[in-house]
Amino acid sequence: MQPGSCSPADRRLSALARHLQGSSAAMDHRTTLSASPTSGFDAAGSVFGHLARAPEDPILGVTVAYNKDRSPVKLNLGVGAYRTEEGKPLVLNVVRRAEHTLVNDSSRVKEYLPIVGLADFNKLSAKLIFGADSPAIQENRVTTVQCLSGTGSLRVGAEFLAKHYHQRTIYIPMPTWGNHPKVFTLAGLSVKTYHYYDPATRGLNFQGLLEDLGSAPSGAIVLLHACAHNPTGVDPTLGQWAQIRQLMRSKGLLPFFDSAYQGFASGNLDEDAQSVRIFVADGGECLVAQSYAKNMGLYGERVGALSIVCKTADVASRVESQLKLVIRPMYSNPPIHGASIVATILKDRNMFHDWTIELKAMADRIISMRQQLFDALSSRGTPGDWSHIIKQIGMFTFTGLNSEQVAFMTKEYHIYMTSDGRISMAGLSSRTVPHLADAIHAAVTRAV
Ligand code: PLA
Repeated sequence: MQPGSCSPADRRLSALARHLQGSSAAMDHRTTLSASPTSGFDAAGSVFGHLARAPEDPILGVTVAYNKDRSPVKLNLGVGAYRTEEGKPLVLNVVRRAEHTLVNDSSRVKEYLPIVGLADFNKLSAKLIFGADSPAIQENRVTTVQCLSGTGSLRVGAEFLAKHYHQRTIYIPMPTWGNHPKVFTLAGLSVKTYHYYDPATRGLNFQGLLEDLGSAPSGAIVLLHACAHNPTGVDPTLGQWAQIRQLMRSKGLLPFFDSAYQGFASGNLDEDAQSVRIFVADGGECLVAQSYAKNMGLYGERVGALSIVCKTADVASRVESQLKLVIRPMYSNPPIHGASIVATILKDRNMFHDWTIELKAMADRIISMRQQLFDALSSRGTPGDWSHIIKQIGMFTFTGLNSEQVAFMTKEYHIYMTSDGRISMAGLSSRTVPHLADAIHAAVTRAV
């Protein structure tokens, strides 16, 4: 399908755009109404009485439903949050040590950070994603600003592009993380999709991807998952990345990487950054949103970074000056604690080493959950080919279960997951694998 034509996904995106725009149109209407002394109030006298109840978020709402369930066997495989074999959230040892260092340092204060955040954190974050020997860093062609985790970095980047880039269209993979279209639409970009996943092979639709990007208008922005694609767990190979790069550069498409899982795909930080580094190595421009939520387990600290790689140091410094104008009226400046933890770990050789060991252990546990779930389904003789469970990469398995089967598993087995059939492998443990396998087996053999 040509990107210009109207696929069901594009129609859904247009509806989303209309819905989001409708909110501000409705707001204007209400402003007019409030000029009249009585209109705009409901029977109880509330000026908000007209509001419809909004649905829960498709991912975070799964946790809300899970929390209400009183069953002792309930299992939350919705949100991508790492759990230990005991099913508990994990604070990395190296994070505890860094926090100790910070707390015991009485010279540390709680002043505002600069608008762009903690300088050390920004430098070290760029090094982490682009590599210590990156020419772009050495030539000062990169500007990095600390933002509110991955989401905040995407939003700041999108607002910047909507304001200053000549093309307002962003192509996102189909499917993608559910928040992407909302973040980009609300920032003022126009969202279109490109083929990515092939349900028949449960792998990459590489031909469809090349065709769609090949017919995208010159200069369009393209959102790429740096590794561990969410929700599909399907990544291009390095050879495919090289082809994507060549095509995108030849058409002047602007890459915007979302790197939310560096280290979580292969267990190796450098390997998981290869896609980004392939693009940066050609001297061209790109944006990268980084998150430390998953790879350092700093979910609630909201720590991440937006980097913009430019052609020259002069452009990079002007870009940074404009990023400050985007950030200042949005949240003024970012929080200090999470960034200080990250900077402490990244700048200390021993702590950095210990982090890589703990990160690898998380990645390995997820990989072993894949094998255990695959084995459990095989031993039950569950109909269908489940080899994608061991082939897919990163935190999630895109099972292929439909929304009725998911609803059945939630109702009968108290297993919570997103309705698209995505399960967070990081939420599983050896103890809960049999329960999940029983539920999947029952869903595919009994549910309609
Ligand atoms: N980008 C992608 C591809 C993600 O999957 C997520 C998180 C983010 C960005 C944002 O993460 P951050 O703002 O916390 O750094 N996706 C989660 C959580 C893990 C969520 O939906 O917020 C998910 O379950 O899909």
